[in-house]
Amino acid sequence: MISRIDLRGDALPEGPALRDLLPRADFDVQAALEKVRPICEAVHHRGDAALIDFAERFDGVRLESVRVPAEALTDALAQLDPAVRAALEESIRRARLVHREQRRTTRTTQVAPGGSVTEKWVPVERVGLYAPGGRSVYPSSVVMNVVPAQEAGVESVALASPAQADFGGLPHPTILAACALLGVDEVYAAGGATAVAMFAYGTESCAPANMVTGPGNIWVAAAKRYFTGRIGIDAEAGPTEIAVLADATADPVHVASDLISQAEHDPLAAAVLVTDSVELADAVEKELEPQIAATKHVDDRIVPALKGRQSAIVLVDGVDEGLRVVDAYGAEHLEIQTADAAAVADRVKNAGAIFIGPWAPVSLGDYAAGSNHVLPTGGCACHSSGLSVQSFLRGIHIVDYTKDALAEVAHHVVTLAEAEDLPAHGAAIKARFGWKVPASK
Ligand code: HSO
Ligand code: ZN
Repeated sequence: MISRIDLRGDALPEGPALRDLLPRADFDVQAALEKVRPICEAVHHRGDAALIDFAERFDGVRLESVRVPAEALTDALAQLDPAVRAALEESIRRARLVHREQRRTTRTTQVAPGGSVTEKWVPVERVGLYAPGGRSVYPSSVVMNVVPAQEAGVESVALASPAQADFGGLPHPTILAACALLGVDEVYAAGGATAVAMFAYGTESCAPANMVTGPGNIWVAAAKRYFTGRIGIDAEAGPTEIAVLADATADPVHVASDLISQAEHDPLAAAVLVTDSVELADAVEKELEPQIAATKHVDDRIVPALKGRQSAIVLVDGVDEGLRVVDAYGAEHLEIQTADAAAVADRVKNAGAIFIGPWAPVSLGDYAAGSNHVLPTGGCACHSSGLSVQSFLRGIHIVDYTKDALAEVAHHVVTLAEAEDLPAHGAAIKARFGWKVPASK
């Protein structure tokens, strides 16, 4: 069911060489780029008409308009299962608690007498959020995108999700209900690359956005890459990943269920167990079979995900070596199921989010821990973090110097300008002091 990679015995290679030994899915965004280009350009040139044609082609429904009417949102909320509503409300409440704390305060640094630099944090003005349809209708992802944007103070938040033929061309009702709960009233029925293009260029019915965030398939990732530079993006999210670092103290039932939980997302999802215990590895493998037999999405997602080259049980000599492996891998989600799990977690350098011990499974983080579930995939955890309030803010430096403060540093500026062969830079200083650079005090 799941392959093994035995890294015991020999010393582990360093950095990238170690990473090359670890499993990972092919997710070739570059190859998809050529396919999304004509779609993006059609939206550019034909606006709403192109969106309507693409919805007919990809989603099998002819729309009258891409903008979702306000009543559709209130109706969806009224019809939402009360238990789902209560769960979403708790998820939102916890996410708000965590994300509110991420707000940044304006800070002024007195660099010299009379010279200061203030950093002020300004939210992005307009954000377009994408929520997938089809296989992954995740109202939880609406929460995880909207809450940090709102807590950052983004004034204009719009959401797009594919038209669903079964729901008269509207996005899925739980997505609409989640929008209503969060106070997002600008919603569009647009899917995949077409939605990203709609936000990037704007159309007759949708104003352009400064930034697009949200999960999606390879076409969404490719469209985000296509527009990089024109708009801000969160990340080119790839298939989900779970890595579990476990020793002999871990419960194989928990480990197996957590690996399956993320394999459930996608046939390309990755489940990686890193352990120094062959007994645990054997027990987890044994445990996979009955648990898979008892669940859904088996043949289309879980089995291909676990059998795929992206998933494996990696055997290591000890927890120290295990830490080197998980750091080289840089998992989207990393569970630590070892003795003294908190201390081990403290030593991890690369992960999107870390889940400590037996009572903090990834599923908790997916829905209701308060943490964000939009996290870096594909090893991007080695340089990037998950979605947060910070993702929607820009820090602007405000430079305020008096004449005396400028005079004091003027000769250094002129010296550096001359060293870089940029005399006009120096002249901009000299002109202020009658062309004679003041001597510093
Ligand atoms: N595990 C996914 C998020 C998700 N799980 C949504 C359930 N619904 C990526 O972090
Ligand atoms: Zn999940």
